[in-house]
Amino acid sequence: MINEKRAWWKEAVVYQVYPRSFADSNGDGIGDLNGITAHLDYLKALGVDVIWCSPFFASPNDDNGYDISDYRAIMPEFGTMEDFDRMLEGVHARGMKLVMDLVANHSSDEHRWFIESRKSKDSPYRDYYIWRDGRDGREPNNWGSVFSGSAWQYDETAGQYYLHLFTKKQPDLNWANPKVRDEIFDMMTWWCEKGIDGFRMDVIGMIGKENFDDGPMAPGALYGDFGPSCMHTETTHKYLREMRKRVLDKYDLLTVGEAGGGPEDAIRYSNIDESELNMTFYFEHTDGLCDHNELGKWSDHGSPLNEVRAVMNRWQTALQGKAWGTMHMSNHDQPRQVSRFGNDSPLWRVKSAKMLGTLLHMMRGTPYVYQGEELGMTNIYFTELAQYKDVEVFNAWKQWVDSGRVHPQDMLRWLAKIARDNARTPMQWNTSPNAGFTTGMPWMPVNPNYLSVNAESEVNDPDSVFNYYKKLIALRHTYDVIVYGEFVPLLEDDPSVYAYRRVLDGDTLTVMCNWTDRNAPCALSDDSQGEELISNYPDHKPGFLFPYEARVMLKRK
Ligand code: TEU
Ligand code: CA
Repeated sequence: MINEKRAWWKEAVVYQVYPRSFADSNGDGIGDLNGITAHLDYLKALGVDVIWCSPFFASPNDDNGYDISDYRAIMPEFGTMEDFDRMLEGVHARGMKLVMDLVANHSSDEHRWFIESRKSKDSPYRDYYIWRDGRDGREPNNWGSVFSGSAWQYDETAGQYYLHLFTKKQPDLNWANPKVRDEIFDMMTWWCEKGIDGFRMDVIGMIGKENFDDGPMAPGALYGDFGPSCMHTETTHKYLREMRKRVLDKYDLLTVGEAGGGPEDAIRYSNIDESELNMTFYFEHTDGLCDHNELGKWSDHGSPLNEVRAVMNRWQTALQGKAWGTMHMSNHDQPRQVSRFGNDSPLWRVKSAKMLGTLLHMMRGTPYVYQGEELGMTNIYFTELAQYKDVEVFNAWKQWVDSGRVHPQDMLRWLAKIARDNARTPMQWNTSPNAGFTTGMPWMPVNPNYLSVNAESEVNDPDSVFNYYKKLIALRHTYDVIVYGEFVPLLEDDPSVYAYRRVLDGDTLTVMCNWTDRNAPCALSDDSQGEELISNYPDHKPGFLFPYEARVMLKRK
C-alpha cells in the first residue's frame, strides 16, 4: 500500500483550454476570454475541477502566445483585464480553479526588457538575456533550436548573438541573473494575488543553463543537442526550490512542470518532500516514441501498443510512492489522440476515443483533458503547406524540404500525422456554420467532421464520448482506489490488450483495454473481477474483448 498524502490537486481532473481556438465571442474569428466565460457551464457539466488556460498575455503571436511581450497585460485579441477578471470570477463561482501558463524560460523579443537589453552592453537589462560573441565568425556554439535552425541569432544593434532555444522571437531569459528571478517571482505573486490557483510551467526544465559547450550531434543531425547543458540541471532545481520558497509556498496552488525528461527527473521535480513542484508532464509516449532520428518527430514511426505500454507502465511504477504524476495523450502541441493512438474512422472513432479515455483516467496521477478530446475530435488531415499556421511547421519545412534533404510528399505525410495544427482547429460546438466557434472567418479552418462531432449533439447523446468522459471523471471523484490505489501492470506482453490493476485497502480495480480493431482474447474479462464500473460496450463476451472494448471492474474487500 502506497502511503499517499491526500491533496486536492491529486484528486482533480484538469481541462486544458487553448483560448485562440476555444470560443470566439466577438466575431473576429479568434477565440477569446469572453468566449471561455460563455462556456464555463459546459466545463462544469463535464465535471472537471481545474482549467489550465494556455497563455492569454500580450504577445506578437510568433508562437501563438508562448512569446510574451507583457506578463501583466491581456493579449488584446483575447480581451481586457476586466474580461480576465470576469472569467476568473466565473470559474470560481462554479467551484472550479484556474491555472495559468507560466512561460518564463523565454520572453518575446518585443518585451521591453529585450528591447532595452539589445540597445547596449551597458544596459541594465543586458543580462536579462543570454548574449555571447561569435566564435570564428559564427554562432557561439553548435546548439540547435527546438524549432529548427541554430539556437543563436546575431543582433546587429547589440553586436552579439543571443540564445533562443525556440524561435528567434523567443529569446531565452537569463535565470542566472537574480534580477530576472525577482521579476518572474514578482509577476507570479501578482497573478496569485489576483486569485489564480496555479501554474503550468512552460519548458521549466530548461531554465538552468549550466554551460555553453558544444552539444553532442546525433548521426545526420545539423546541430548539437543543448540538452546536456540545459536540461534538468542542478541549477534548474535550485531555481525551483527558490521559487517554491519565495512564491509557491505562500498559496494553495496546483503547480505542473512541462519538464519531460525521465522518471528520475520527474521524481526530483515533483518529489514527496514537496520542495519543488506538485507534478510534471512526461513526453516519452508522445515526442519520445517518434523522436528517434535526426528529423525528430517528423517520421512515419507509429505508436504501437507494446511501445506505449512499456513507457506508460514504467512511468506509473517508477513514480508511485516517490512523486505525483500526470496522464495525458493530448495537448496543443500534439496531434489528436484518437487519430494517433486510436482509430478515427467513422466505424471506430467513438469506441477508441472512449477506450483511450478509460486507459488514461483509471491510472495513478492527475489526468489532463485537452479541449475537444472529450468529444473525440480528430486530426484535420491538411494536404498542403499553405493550410498550416504553426511556426514549428514552417521552420521544419525550411530546414528539411527547402534544403533538399526531405521530399515534400514525405514531409506533408508527416505533418498531416503529427503537426501541432491538428490540435488547434477550432472547438466544435454545434452544427451551425464554423461549428459555432465564430460568426466570423475562423483563424484556422474548422474540421469538416463538425456536423457529426460537436458538443451540442454529444451533450444530448447518452452514448457520446462527452458523456463517457463525464462518467470517467465522476468515477475518479467517487472511488479513492482510482486516485490513490497502487498501480499493478498486467498482461505486459499481450499483443492486443492493455490491462492493469489499482489496489487500495482491499479494493481491486481491474482495467482492460483492447487496443485493436479485432476481437481479443482476455481471460480477465469476466465476472470474477467484481462489478463493472464502466465500459464502452453494453454487453460482453466472457474471455474476450470486442474491438477497442474497454472495461473497468471493481472488487471490494
Ligand atoms: O512546448 C515545449 C516543446 O518542446 C513543445 O514545443 C513540443 O515538445 C514540441 O512542439 C514537439 O515538437 C512548450 C509549449 O507547450 C509550446 O506550445 C511552445 O511552442 C514551446 O514550449 C515554446 O514556448
Ligand atoms: Ca474573438
